[in-house]
Amino acid sequence: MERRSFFKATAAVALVGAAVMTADNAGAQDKKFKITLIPGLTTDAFYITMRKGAQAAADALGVELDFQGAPDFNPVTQVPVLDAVIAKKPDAILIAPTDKAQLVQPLKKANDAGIPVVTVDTFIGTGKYQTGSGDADFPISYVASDNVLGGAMAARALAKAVGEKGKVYVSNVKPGISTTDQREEGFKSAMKEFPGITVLDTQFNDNDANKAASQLQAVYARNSDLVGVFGANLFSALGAANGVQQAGQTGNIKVVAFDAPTSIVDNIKSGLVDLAIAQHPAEIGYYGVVTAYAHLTGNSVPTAIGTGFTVIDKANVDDPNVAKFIYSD
Ligand code: T6T
Repeated sequence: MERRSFFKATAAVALVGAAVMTADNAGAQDKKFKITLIPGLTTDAFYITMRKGAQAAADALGVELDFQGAPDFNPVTQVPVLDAVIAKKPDAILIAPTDKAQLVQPLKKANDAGIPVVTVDTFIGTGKYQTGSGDADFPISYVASDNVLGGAMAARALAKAVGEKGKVYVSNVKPGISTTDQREEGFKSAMKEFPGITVLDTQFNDNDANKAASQLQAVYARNSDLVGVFGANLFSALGAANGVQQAGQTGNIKVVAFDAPTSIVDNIKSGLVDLAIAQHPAEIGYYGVVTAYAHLTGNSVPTAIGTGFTVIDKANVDDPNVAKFIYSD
């Protein structure tokens, strides 16, 4: 599709009431914009899938997309990548900040250098941008799943799987990450609907699936009546599921996973994992690029764009309308 007509069509659907083409900004569209996407880490199927969606939008809009990230989910390794990207002066930065506080000042440097920032997946500060208050409201938009809702969905699914009674816990990454903090918050608050369920202390695994597997076994050793676990992201879920298998408790300890890489889908098919809440990372990448492009061409953009979920279980995993949300490796 020709570039401008694509923009008009997309703007009409995605940026309702916000995108107004003017004579002043029409010329800006002839420039080939450079947008850099900085993921939480480069090797995670979630961000690999996000990159594909971002590339699809970039191709449609004639944008040059660069993908620059760190090998692990850690502000210590992400900030130097960000600094190097700022030095190259792209037209806009899309970033999944690995800590909601620690990335504020590093990202402010981008904003001060005149590079608009869109946060994708995770946010900084409170995630409420362009409010005129606080030191972290400068990003132009936040494009992501509703992670509180996702956590609540996980709680209700796990409660059903365990017959609304017994002990469960959250396998999580580390405090300070907006997404996984919100999933835990949503999970715990929805679990209050089930008085027969006790939520044990959260186990933090630093995004290390092996650590999550050992923690599952340790929690089970202390609580032989453990009935379920919520893995709050890809590595937490994968590790918790492996821990259940290693403990010989497949089917007895129910596993609800956030994220849907092929490994988790295999575990759904084998019965080790009950269901996965798939995010739509390609959508996040796609609308991240569209948002930056709209801003760069002089249009106003929504300060938050919410993307959806698809719940994958044994009954629907082979349906092509569901299977298309399994992440790319
Ligand atoms: O769950 C995703 C992402 O949403 C989160 O912010 C970090 O972990 C993942 O990338 C999965 O590993």
